[in-house]
Amino acid sequence: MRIDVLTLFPEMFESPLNCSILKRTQEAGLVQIVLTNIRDFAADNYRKVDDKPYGGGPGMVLMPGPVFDCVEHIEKLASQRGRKILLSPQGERLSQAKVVELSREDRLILIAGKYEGFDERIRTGLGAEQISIGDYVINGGELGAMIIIDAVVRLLPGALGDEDSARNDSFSASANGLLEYPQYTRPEVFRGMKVPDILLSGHHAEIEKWRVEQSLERTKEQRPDLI
Ligand code: 4F9
Repeated sequence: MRIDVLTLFPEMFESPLNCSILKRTQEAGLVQIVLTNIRDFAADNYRKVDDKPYGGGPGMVLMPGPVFDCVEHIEKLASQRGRKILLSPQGERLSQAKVVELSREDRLILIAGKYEGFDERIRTGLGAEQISIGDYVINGGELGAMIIIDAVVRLLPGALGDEDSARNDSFSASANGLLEYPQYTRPEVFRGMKVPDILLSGHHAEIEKWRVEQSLERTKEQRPDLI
């Protein structure tokens, strides 16, 4: 898979993309992530990419020209068409189902907008879909793009070790639709708090039953909307 990210702040991605699973999957050639600075496609010597909104109002709006030029440039860098996604609070809310869908694409083109907004023609003219990571405002689409990358890449075949992927299949918060059961590791007693006896019993069927009950209970308590 190839993921292109169009942003005014490519440096924001450096450390998240160079750690852990994202680092390993890129090194293994499972994913190629290419950052492109929209500002490199500004038309003037001041590298201007935003301007005052028509009709008045506060803030600055991302201009369509540099974004279109940037998209047209990166589209030529690889043969796959690419699915264009704008990070925006106005988009469809990201879900694990959406992440699974995106993980099946050959190429994603993620466009991180600007906090104050982007010219409407960027969305309509590019035929881009919008994705939101939740109902709050952040300083720009960059962190949203990173969340999509992180969630998508871990689903690519070979991204996780066998153990992690098996775990992911049956017991992630949103793969089976329930929250995870509580987990414990050593020591058996920590500051007076004991590991539940059942987990030390060695009765695998009973443990499994306990875990399912715990998952259900937690989900009813914390996320009744998931049931
Ligand atoms: C993007 C918020 C995606 C939620 C982009 C300001 C955003 C956002 N999901 N907020 N710019």
